[in-house]
Amino acid sequence: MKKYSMDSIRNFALVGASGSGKTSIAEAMFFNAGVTNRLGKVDDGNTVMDHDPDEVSKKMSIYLSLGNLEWKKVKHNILDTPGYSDFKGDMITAFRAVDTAVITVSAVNGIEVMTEQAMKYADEVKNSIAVIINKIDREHAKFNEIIDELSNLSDKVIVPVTVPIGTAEHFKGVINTIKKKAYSQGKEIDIPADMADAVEEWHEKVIEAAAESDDKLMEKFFEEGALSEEEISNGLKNSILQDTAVPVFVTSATENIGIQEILSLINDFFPSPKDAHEILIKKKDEEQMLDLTKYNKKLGYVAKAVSEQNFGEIAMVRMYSGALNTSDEVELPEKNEKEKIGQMFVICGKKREEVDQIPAGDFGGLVKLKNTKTSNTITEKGEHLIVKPIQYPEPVYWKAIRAVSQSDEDKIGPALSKITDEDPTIRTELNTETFQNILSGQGEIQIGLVQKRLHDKYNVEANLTDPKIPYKETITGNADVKYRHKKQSGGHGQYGEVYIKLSPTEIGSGFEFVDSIVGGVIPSKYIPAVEKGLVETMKEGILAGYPVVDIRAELYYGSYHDVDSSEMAFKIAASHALKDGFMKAGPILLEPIHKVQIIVPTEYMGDVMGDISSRRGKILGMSQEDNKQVINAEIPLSELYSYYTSLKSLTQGRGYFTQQFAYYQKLPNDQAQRVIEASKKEEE
Ligand SMILES: Nc1nc2c(ncn2[C@@H]2O[C@H](COP(=O)(O)OP(=O)(O)O)[C@@H](O)[C@H]2O)c(=O)[nH]1
Ligand SMILES: [Mg+2]
Repeated sequence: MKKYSMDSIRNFALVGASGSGKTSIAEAMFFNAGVTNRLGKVDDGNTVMDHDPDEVSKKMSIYLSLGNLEWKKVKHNILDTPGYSDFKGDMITAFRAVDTAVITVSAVNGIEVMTEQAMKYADEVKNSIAVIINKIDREHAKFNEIIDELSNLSDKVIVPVTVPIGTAEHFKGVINTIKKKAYSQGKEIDIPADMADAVEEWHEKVIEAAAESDDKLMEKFFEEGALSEEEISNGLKNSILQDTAVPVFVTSATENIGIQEILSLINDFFPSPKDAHEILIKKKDEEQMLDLTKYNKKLGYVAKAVSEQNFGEIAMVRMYSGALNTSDEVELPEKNEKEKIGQMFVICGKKREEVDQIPAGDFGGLVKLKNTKTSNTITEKGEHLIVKPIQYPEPVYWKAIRAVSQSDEDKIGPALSKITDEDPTIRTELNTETFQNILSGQGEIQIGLVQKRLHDKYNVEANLTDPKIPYKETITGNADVKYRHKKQSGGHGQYGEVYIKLSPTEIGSGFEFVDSIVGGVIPSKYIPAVEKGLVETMKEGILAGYPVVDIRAELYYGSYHDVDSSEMAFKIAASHALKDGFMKAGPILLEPIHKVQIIVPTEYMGDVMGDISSRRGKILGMSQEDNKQVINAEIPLSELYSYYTSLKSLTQGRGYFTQQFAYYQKLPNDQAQRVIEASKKEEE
């Protein structure tokens, strides 16, 4: 297998809205580079990148996939990502593995939610950015409008490097605005006469962007009004590397137009791993830039660790620094675990070829690793650093998950943990209050696929239901109660008497026990038993089986018996006193309220606001950003479980939200009544 030096490698990820053509663009790139001898189609299920059986059947990308090609002696490592928001996790991880994010935009749809999110994440991990406007051959395709939209969206200089000759059925080829030359399927053609002025304008734009990176170039440009092709090239390359410019290309992936030009321009303008030598890392809880030219240790990042039908278990790794060799011993600093490297492969779609090394800057696949999971950093011993740290989004969709049969119950845990290891946005958690296993993630399709994979791959039948709400119980008033536990049964009896004052405390303060016994009316050795009796009863709940919180209990009087008193007797007395007093002190249920940020195109505002108020939501504030509204609100968790689906359908998939727990608040009486009745029924 051929080895490439760092400056003859380009690493990029195709990211952006679902259906904008990422997989088709990758496919056309492979075809032009001779990796394949025919142009596969997503709809025919025969592309290099959509090779998973789920992807073939759904005709869309679900998992990140890795491929590579050689174009004019330069190796391109291409990461194709799913564009559906449910699979955002794979997009984020891909960003962290590459030097350049190539954001694809459909010429018909223009800027979409995922386009914006991709921009944001690329900025966060400090990637260089390029844009491909694809589907220029489609009816209603736009170009100039999208350039304007992009300029509004980003504070970087948007530089059309290839522009279309005609759109829709008139799309004939592309013009390279640096060279001022036109091409159709690799052959040079004449620039149409009516485009000559526009080409001059584009060319001027490229020069400006190129000069942006360098004061000397800027000066020369102002003085002489022109720059040589080499100066433009170097300048533009620098501007892209420094993230001040975003080159834009146009294509029709399915017609194979504009693809060869991009492949060459990637060689010319995309940073190689050698150029992109500064990466964002996190070391000792601090984010900083690491200069890889001064770092000679092994440093890798796992873009995806999967167990796949086609592969078995494999971890796709980008080496940022150092070369990885068979039998190397490395560390996973996130988890303080070690790993011994075994067999290694070069991966292209579902094909793989064994190699004995993954060189610095390059990608490869590692098999049979025990501890290595998606998004892990790989380092040498004692190097505690994390590559391009980024926060994965909080869940927006939740289900309680349970094995259908007893025999599957033992299998579901390990199977789920394998699935969650592959995608950091899928989480499982045992809710210790409702005793349900909660599976959460970025959407209905993602969570549905977890259920399908449990079945297909791990032979586990699982049920998904709406999770129970972790309500809590508390009181609103005071009570003063006494309880005497007295029993005479056979030998020696049981005796304990307590006087307790109950009062509410601030929300979130928990439980406060006050011992104000004087004169030994209850011997001090029994007092911990009283507290224990209270705490145990609080855990079980009194009103509807939910834990009691935020109360103060003051033990101020009581009595005991020399022979019959015991810890058990006082525990029982305390428990009865609490149950009694709790019901007299204005008991209520508390429900969790979550803070929610909702982003919707302005046209859907009315519907979305109506929906929030029907969910007992409270609007905290609103702000306008371009043609979108950002709504900050608080919504009860019970109303959030179905919010993802509702918001998607209200906004035709264009609205999205993020959420996080905020606080507990009184559940309205009518709702509380329903919860209490439901719990009584369950008990019966
Ligand atoms: N007409 C036309 N169709 C395209 C083009 N690129 C992709 N498509 C079609 O658009 C659909 C989505 O493409 P796909 O590559 O799966 O998009 P992805 O979700 O971004 O990977 C498929 O039916 C493709 O055949 C293009 O340039 N022109
Ligand atoms: Mg795709």
